[in-house]
Amino acid sequence: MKVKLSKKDALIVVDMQLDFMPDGALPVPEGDKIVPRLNEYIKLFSSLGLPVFFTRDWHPPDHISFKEQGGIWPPHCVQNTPGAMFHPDLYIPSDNRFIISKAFSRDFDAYSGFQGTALDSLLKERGIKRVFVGGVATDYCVKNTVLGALNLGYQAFLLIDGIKGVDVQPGDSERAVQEMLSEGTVAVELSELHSTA
Ligand code: VGL
Ligand code: ZN
Repeated sequence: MKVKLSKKDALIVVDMQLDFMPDGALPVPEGDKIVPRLNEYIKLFSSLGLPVFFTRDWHPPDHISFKEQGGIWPPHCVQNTPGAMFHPDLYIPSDNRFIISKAFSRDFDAYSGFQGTALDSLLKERGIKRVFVGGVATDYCVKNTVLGALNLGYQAFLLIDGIKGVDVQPGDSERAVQEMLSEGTVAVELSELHSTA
């Protein structure tokens, strides 16, 4: 399927932070492998003047999602620590890009980039109707961001060549993709996106 990009489109790159990379605190296997492809998406959207949103997990040191506090995860993406930084090779355009921090309060966790953030209003202010979502982890924050976008009335496209999952249980990522598709998201790859008729 060919998808023609227009000024109502935006790119959302989810949580491409060092703690989610293979050497990080909460590793997503091969999470680093999608950086070059995501950079191609970022450059495409940016070159067309379309906004690029980078979400990041941004937890306080005593966040409720951490095992010490009764949560299920090892400490990860603690605010202002090296593990919370974006992968150094991730291309961050110098303008028309937005960093969306989420789950930054001790008692509140958020897998969706829309939960407790300004993402929806930033998109709406810009007249965005369709979002293209890639990043990590397929089975957590990518899935919840895509489902959040659908719930808020956006059309959502899943960048099938620009996602990786954690697979706490084998098959979690595949099931997450199926769930996103059954809810109405459309899977696309880079070669299907174009800017002219
Ligand atoms: C995520 C687990 C915990 C994610 C964030 O970015 O998918 N996963 N916190
Ligand atoms: Zn987290």
